[in-house]
Amino acid sequence: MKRIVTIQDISCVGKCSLTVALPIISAMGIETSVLPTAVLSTHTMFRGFTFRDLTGDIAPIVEHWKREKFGFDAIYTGYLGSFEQLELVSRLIDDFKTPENVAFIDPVMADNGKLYPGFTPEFAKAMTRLCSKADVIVPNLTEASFMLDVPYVASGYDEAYVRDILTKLAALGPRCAVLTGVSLEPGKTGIMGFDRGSREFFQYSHRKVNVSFHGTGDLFSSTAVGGLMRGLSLLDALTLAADFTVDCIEATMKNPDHVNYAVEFEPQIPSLIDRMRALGLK
Ligand code: PXL
Repeated sequence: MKRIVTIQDISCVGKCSLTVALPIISAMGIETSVLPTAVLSTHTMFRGFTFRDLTGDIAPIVEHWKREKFGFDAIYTGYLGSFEQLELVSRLIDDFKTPENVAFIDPVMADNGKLYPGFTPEFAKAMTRLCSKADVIVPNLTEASFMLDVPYVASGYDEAYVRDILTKLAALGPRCAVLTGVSLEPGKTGIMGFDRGSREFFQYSHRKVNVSFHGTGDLFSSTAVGGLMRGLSLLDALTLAADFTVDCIEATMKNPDHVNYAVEFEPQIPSLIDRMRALGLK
């Protein structure tokens, strides 16, 4: 059985980061080890959330894992809360990265042109150093703009623009750079990626749902890492992740009683398994 270690916060209510990664990756048939970086009462969309920083626990946990000689088939990072955590995770990658395993970095810090509460442009620059160690990075266009220090363009861009951003992201060092939320035609959105080794661009687009929910980026990334671990190509894993995320958003919208701070992904887990079966995975 493959084993992922995922490094991100645990937000007690709000369905994002670890409370998404654990059920999704486990449902995909992969062991999910966790390194919680902080405990929050909710994600940061709520006012007055509590925040217990677990930075001090990271190094001792990693030291124990090294003594036990654990290995991981993927190292998947999401929301990280401080410069020190970036540095500790960077060292964890140095300790656990092998030629065979996958470092998958979702530089969670911004969306819709704005940084999430508590993040700064300097943090975005520091995140580029972590991204340099990745096999795959999956920023959205806002995160990419902050990392590259270029103005955020919300719409009206063309494929050449996206290719330029991807080339610049790949120059930071990751093997593959993937941009999420790329919308090149009205009513559609999707991903576009660039493989630095083969110099090839790839893309997948699907219908656009005009709502945004917290946690959908984590659903997408968790499914993509899970798909990669199950042996899918990067594009197939990203396609599965995008389709499943749209399923979850659409199903949530169909429930008139849905809340606005989380998606109802749980009833869609069987559809994820069906999609995996259709791709030949058991
Ligand atoms: O979904 C990303 C995420 C993860 N963790 C926390 C967040 C967010 C998004 O806002 O607030 C704590």
